[in-house]
Parts: sequence; structure tokens; C-alpha cells
Amino acid sequence: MSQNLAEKIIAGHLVSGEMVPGKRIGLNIDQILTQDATGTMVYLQFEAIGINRIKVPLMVSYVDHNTLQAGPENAEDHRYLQTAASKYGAMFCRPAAGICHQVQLERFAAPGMTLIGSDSHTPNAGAVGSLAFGSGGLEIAATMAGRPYFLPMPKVVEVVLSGSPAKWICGKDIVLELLRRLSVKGGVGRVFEFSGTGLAHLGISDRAAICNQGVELGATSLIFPADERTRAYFEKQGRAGQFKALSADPGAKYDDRIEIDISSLEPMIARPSSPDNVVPVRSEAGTPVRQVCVGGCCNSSVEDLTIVAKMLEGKKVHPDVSLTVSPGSKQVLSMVEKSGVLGKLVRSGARILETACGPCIGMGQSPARGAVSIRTMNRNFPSRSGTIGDKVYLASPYTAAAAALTGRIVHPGDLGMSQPVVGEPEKYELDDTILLKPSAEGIAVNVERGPNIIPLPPFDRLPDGISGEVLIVVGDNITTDGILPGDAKALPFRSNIPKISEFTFCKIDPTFHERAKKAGGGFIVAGQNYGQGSSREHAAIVVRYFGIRVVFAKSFARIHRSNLIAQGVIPLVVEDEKFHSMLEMGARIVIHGAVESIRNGSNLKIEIPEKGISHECALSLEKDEREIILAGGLLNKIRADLAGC
Ligand code: MIC
Ligand code: SF4
Repeated sequence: MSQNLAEKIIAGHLVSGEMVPGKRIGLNIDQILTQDATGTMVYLQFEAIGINRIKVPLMVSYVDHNTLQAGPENAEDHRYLQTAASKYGAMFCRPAAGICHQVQLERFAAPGMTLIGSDSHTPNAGAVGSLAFGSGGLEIAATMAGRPYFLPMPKVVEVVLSGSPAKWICGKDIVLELLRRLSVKGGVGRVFEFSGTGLAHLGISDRAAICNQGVELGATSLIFPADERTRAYFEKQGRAGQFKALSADPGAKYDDRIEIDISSLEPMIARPSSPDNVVPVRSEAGTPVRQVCVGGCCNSSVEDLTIVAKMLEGKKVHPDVSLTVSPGSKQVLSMVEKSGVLGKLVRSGARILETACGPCIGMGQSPARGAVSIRTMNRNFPSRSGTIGDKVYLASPYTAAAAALTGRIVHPGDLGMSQPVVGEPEKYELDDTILLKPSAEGIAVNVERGPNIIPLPPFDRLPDGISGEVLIVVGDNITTDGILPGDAKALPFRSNIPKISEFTFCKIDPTFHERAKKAGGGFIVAGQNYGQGSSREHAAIVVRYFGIRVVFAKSFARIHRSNLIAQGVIPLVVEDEKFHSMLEMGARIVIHGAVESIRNGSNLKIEIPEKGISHECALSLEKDEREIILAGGLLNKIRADLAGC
């Protein structure tokens, strides 16, 4: 039977379950990546499982988020990660030698591979035909220990790109167009697979931007076939041997189909503060701009930086604008240095930052209050830049450069300059000294643990009776940035749960932390798509740390739902609008017989005694998910399984 590309890769890695959309499947994983902000917890959890060596063929540990080092915490985490990688068998990419997704693409991702990463933008590797998933840290740790990776079998949507890009159009505008059409919920439970005549015009840089930012659709993954453009990329990266042509079978079936004629697109921009708030650049023309940030893991390639440099060449950044450039990797930095692109950027007045996440996650460069910031990055969730009430827009390198020159939002074609012609590099510069191999003698390596590495808090089994007050009620599309910010103040404490828990919901309700701590338990009530965005499992760990065992929502984002389950928290879908509206702030809720209900998969009875209300909610949990919740979390479950009980 003919298969589409995603089905082919899934079928080749399937270890359990049926390939029926929505059914839980278990996959063999070829590659794992972690980054520092989630990675310390992954390794702590791996250590808590108690296995000596990573059981997946390739694992790489990156350090790209916490590179500001405004205190000793980050450097301590880096040492922990380096020594742990060496001991347990992972490659270690030196701090700020590149952003995980860019380096993985350059050096490791390959057609037909499965990849999981403790970062939501891991599907970036779909640009070269890998089927890649962002995941919570504990599920990564479990896979490192030899467990398959579980997820609901996705639907596969064919995205047919036809034509050749219109003037001033690149991959960024294509993914913004998808976000405009489908919204941040439009990709939930779906893999987007690209095809069509337009592919011949899209290099790996454009494909990566699409796969990377396409995650903001809520998508499970995104993937391009491995074609002649991919072959050329592998040859230039000195990895011809790792290339194999891979595409859907003729006549393959899809669950849905979307068509985009890329020759009819115009430059797009996402307005504050959601990546799907997309409009044509022209409709925002004239808006004054104070900051432009190019780079991050999306649109930070040699091509992207060359576009910006060519548009700025011989000119100066507008006096009211601060332009920052964060190259995606040392390979990119080194190549733009050699080609003269870096010099052009420097002479135009750009501020060159590290090859790290930087402004994208509020690690420095927070804009002034009220200032408009245009970024080539992938997310503009509220306050993510580190400035409360920020005004961050997302756009292509062309549009970003145009704003840097003029100090306002402008369609780049309206500047009266000709579009720079930028092709793919003839050859990539290779320097794998940024990658440190693990010790062959893991046993001899001493893992360095600075005082910022706080052991994981132990979590107990699910109690039978759960009661408490509703501690917070939030609306639709709450991001994990909203639950637990990722800025320069909070990020250094990713290895310290008691400390980072103080930041929970701090940008939505600064009183939450004190109230939750005092209550020692309670409930969270949310709307649709709760927990969208990043993969940070800390947004689930802190909830459990406060003793919260149930989160009520109209629907959950995939990764956050899994993270809650992994921490032993019940993600309870409330379908009844009337009952949902009764879950008010401060309402006292009582649940009896939770253990039996979770064990049998029967409805959970929720009571609001003061209102005389009793309501039953169906559990949308698979059997092994219920077992994880009963055990009080995945870590407890794995340990019990290993101990044979
Ligand atoms: C992000 O882009 O939000 C992050 C920071 O990379 C996160 C991971 C994290 O919070 O550490 C992600 O996307 O998963
Ligand atoms: Fe880093 Fe931003 Fe990419 Fe997340 S989205 S990995 S913070 S650059």
C-alpha cells in the first residue's frame, strides 16, 4: 500500500500501537537532542532512573539558552551537563557554539531518522527529511533509558507548495501564511508534509524556517522530502554518505490537503502577541520600530544573515533602532566572517550577539516599554522578550532589514532597492571541534554538581481523595511562557525546582506563588489549547511541586498534556461549558475515589459542595498514562518497573 513520508518513517520505527490517528503509538528513536534549559532536568531524571549508559544511537547535549551567566548558576549547569554527557554517553556541544536546532541540522539530522528533543522546535530537522518531535524532559530521560517514545498517531496533512517565490518572499512568509490560515491550534495532532513544484525553489534554510516555526501551529511535526536540494546540502556539509532520497509513494493518501501558491504571496508579519496574528506587512506600514532582532534558531542561517547584510551594505541602521544579530551556529558565524557579511553588518551598526538563543527567550535585549520590536524569531508570546506588555512582531529577514534601515515597518519592495540575490553557499565550513565526544570509560567520569543543581523533589502516589480551591482561572491559548516564564531572571533556576517555582504564573498573577504555596494543593482552570508553545516540563513540575493533582481545561496542547501526566498530574478535559463556568476562582472542589477511577478509566466525580454541584468528567487517558498518574509520575513508574513491582 502506498504510504506518505511520515507514515513510512513511523512504520519503520513502530514498536507498539496501531497507525490509526489518535491511537497511542510507541516509536524507536534514532537521535535525541537536549538543550541546557531543559537538559539539566533530563539528566537529573536519567540519573534518578539509575541506568549507566544512554541506550539511543546518538544523543547530543547543547548549551544555547542560558549563556548570559549573570551569576554562577549557568556555568555550574554547563559543567554538570558536560560531565554528565561524557559519563552517560552523549556528545556535548560547547556552550554557545550554536543553537541546538541549527547544529543538529548541520551535523546530525538525516533523512528517515526519528529525532526527539527537549525543545519544542525540534521539528526543525524535518527540513532534511527527519521525523522530529519536541518532548518533555522526563519522556526524553525515559527514552534515553531504553523506553520507546510514545505519542498519539498524528494525522498527516499534505501541504502543496506551487510556483516559485514572489519577490521578497522566503520560507518565513510561507510559514506565516500557514499560521494566518490555520491559527496556533490548527496543527494539533497533525504532521505537515510538504510537496509540490515550489519545493525546487526552497533551499534547506527556507525549509528549516518553515519546519521550525510551523511548530507554532500546535503541530506534532513538519517534514520535507529528501530531494536533490537535500542531497546537495549533505554533500556540502561533508555528509554525502548520510543522505538517502526519501519521499511519499506515488498515490499516497493524506488526511487533509492545503495548497499555497507561493508566487502569489506577499510579505507577511505576525502582530503582537501571538504567532498566528498574521497580516500583510503593508497593512502595518509606517509603524515606528525601535528594535530589530535577527537570528535565534529560526532564520539565522548564512543565507538569512547575507540577505540582511546585502540590504544594509554601505548604509547605517536607523538612529532610533537597535539591530541585534544572533547567528545560528559557529559554522554560520565563521562563514559570514569569511564572506565579508559579518563586516557589512558590523559597519552598518548591528550589535553582534552570541550564537545562542538570546533575545528570543528574553535572555538579554528586552525592549523598552512600548517599543516595537521586529524579530525573525518564531514566537512573540506576551512578555516573552522580558518586557511586560511587549510589542513583538515576527517577520522575514527582508522585512527585518527594511525596518532596521527605515525605523518603521515597511514592505521591503517599497524601499526602491532591488532584491538581493542570495544563493546557498558553495560549501559549508566544517569544524567539529565544537563537539566533544563522550568518554568511552563513562564509569570513570566524575559528574560535577554545583550548588545550583538541586536534587529532584520526590513525588508521592496519587491519593484517593483530592480537595482544594481553584487557585487560578485562565483563558484560551495560555502558553508555557505564561505558566512559567523563560526570561533571564527565571532561566538560571531550571535545575532548582523550589526556586523556579516562585516564578509560576508571575506574569499573569504575581500572587499565585504565595497562595499556591500556602494552600499546599488546589486546582488550575484553563480554556482551550492550554500549555501551547514550549516543551518546558518545568511548567508541569512546578504545578506538581505545589501539590496540584488536577488541571481542568477545555483542551490541552500535546507536549504540555504529556508533561502533566509525566509529573502525575491529571489533565482533565471539561467539555460541559456550564460546568466549566462554575469552576470559579476560589471555588472549593472535592474529588473522592480518584484512585479507583484512574485505575478503571471510569469518569471522575467532581463536587463543588458549596454550590451543591456534582459532575462527572470522562478521562481521555490511555491505560499506560493512567498507570503513570497512579504511580505519581513517570519517574516513579519507571523505577517501579525496573524494580519489578
Ligand atoms: C522556547 O523557545 O520557548 C524554548 C525556551 O526553547 C523552549 C524550551 C525551554 O523552555 O527550555 C521550547 O521551545 O521548548
Ligand atoms: Fe532558543 Fe528561541 Fe529557538 Fe527556543 S525558539 S530554541 S529560545 S532560539
